[in-house]
Order: sequence, then structure tokens, then C-alpha cells
Amino acid sequence: MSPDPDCIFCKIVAGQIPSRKVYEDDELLAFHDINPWAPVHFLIVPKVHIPSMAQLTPEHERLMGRLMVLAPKLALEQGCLPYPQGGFRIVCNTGEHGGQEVHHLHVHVIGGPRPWRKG
Ligand code: D5M
Repeated sequence: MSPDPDCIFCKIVAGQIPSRKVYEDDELLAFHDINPWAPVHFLIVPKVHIPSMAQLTPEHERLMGRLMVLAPKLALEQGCLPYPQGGFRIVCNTGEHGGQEVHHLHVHVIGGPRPWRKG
């Protein structure tokens, strides 16, 4: 899917608005959440504009697999302690009833010592 000119995460991917970058490759971008719930809170997004998990098709399996394998690596790099004493939470809000506010697929990676503000 081509970039959506009204999508804030497409603008971050394009470098049109700033972000605190955690990781980037040709397909994926990770950056700190602007409104963190916990000591570690970053987002991983595919660079292509996929509105939500609801639009995923089998052709996205490799991309989403890469995203999920990247998450624990970045979580450790960002200060989450190792499993099982440490660990992290993955959240992927999908649609209105899922609490999704930004309609560009993103996975929240949340961790660090509790208590957290949400969750
Ligand atoms: O949550 C969307 C998340 O995206 C929410 O936690 C804030 C975050 N956000 C929104 N704009 C920005 C920018 N510009 N930089 C970093 N983080 C941002 P959801 O409810 O899952 O759609």
C-alpha cells in the first residue's frame, strides 16, 4: 500500500516529522512512543501503510514475522530485563473497539519495572 498523506506514522517513516528512532531497516521502523505508559515504551511499524492488523494478508506473513522476532531483541536493547524475571508486553490495538488511535499498523513494546501507568 502506498503512503497515506494524512497518516502521522507515514510522515514519521518519510522523515517529515521527527521521532526518537530505536531501529530502522528497509521494511521496519521502531521509535519511542510520545506518551509512554512505562519506563520502556516504543512502537514498531512496518514502513508500508497497512491501516491495522485487520488488513493483513498472507503476503504480510514474512514482514510480520520479522517484526515479532525484532521485538524481543529491541526490548532488551532498550532496557527490559531478560525473560522470565523481566520481559515486556506487546500490544496491537486494532479498530475502534480495540482502542486504535493511529491507523497505521503498530505494535507497542512496553516494559521495565512495574507499576506502570496503564495495563
Ligand atoms: O496508540 C497510538 C500511539 O502512538 C499512542 O501511544 C501515542 C503514539 N504516538 C502518536 N503520535 C506519535 C508521534 N508523533 N511519535 C511517537 N508516538 C506517537 P494506538 O491507540 O495503539 O493507536
